[in-house]
Amino acid sequence: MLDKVLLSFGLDPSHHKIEPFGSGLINYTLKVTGNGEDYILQKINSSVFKSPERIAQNLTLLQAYFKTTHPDYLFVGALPSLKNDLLIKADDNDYYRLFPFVKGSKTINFISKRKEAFEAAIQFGRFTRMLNDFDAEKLNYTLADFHNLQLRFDQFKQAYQNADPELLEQAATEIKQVYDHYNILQSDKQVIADKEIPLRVIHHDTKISNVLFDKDLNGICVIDLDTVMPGYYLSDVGDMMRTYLSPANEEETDLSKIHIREDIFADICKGYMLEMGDILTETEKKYFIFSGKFMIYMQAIRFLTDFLNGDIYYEVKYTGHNLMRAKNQFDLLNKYVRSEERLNQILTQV
Ligand code: GN1
Ligand code: MG
Repeated sequence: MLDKVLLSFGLDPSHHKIEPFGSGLINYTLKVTGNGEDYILQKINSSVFKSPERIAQNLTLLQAYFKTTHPDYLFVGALPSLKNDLLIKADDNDYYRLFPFVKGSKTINFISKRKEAFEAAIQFGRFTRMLNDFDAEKLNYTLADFHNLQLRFDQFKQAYQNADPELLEQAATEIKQVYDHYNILQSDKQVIADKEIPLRVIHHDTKISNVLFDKDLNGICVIDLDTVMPGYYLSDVGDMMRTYLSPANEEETDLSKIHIREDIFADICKGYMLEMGDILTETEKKYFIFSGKFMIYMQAIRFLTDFLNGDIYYEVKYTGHNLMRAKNQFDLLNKYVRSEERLNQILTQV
């Protein structure tokens, strides 16, 4: 079946090797290696992205905008098939698309050097800056209410009501944590009610593997544009806090390895502000550190909800995987909250 998909893009399957690639939890990503160009082939998870054509429409709009306003920016959009379609519906009824594999680029899965965090923050800030004059509301919402914390909380409560009592018992500590940090939800509602927090074009998935680097670790561009849609800058900065600050990521089971790297925090601030410092409103800036609490809390709730629902959303590799991820994220959240005063000091110095 994948052969047929390759053929529809004009690629000869007998001259290309296909192997799984990357660490995404939602879409299924493959690398296609040939004797000349290489590609990324991706199957869209249709139970998550129910209207993949909304993604394709967004990418087409953005590509055209970049072409006229920032022709030098490397915009990694999907390649057209022989019939000029950006999405191919395969025999399994799933949608596939093909991207170029950018020559000389590399991705990394965790941050080991300060420069990586700095360059990534520049790239995500630059993306939103370059689209500052683009009317964000022209874009489709590819996932409705994706970063709506109230909704995530409601979904958690629903899962709680329907959950197997045994799962509730196993997750008792984490369930309590949801309520211990309820003030984050209250602050978020206040932020959004505040008209000075504008909708912008936001990436919504700023993990480090979504940045392409050159061999000298300079950022080239951002990738994985499925969740590019109108949103608040808190999502992008917050997800960098969530995924860059700790040397151990959300998969870590030894929680003693989780800690907040203050130097990386400074790099995120410097890099993002270099691009967005003149654009963000004073109100937005006040919530810079809050963004981390918002995103870590939301991700903890999402993992916990999926555990209570019996693992229907995130790919899991072992029993209790989502609960472990929720424990990890609550541990990160508690450490982040404890560092807040120190982070504020650093923020005023950069
Ligand atoms: C999912 O599949 P991936 O890794 O790109 C999720 C993000 C979460 C992340 C947690 C569409 O992203 O929101 O932060 O897992 N994407 C979707 O690892 O739900
Ligand atoms: Mg993604």
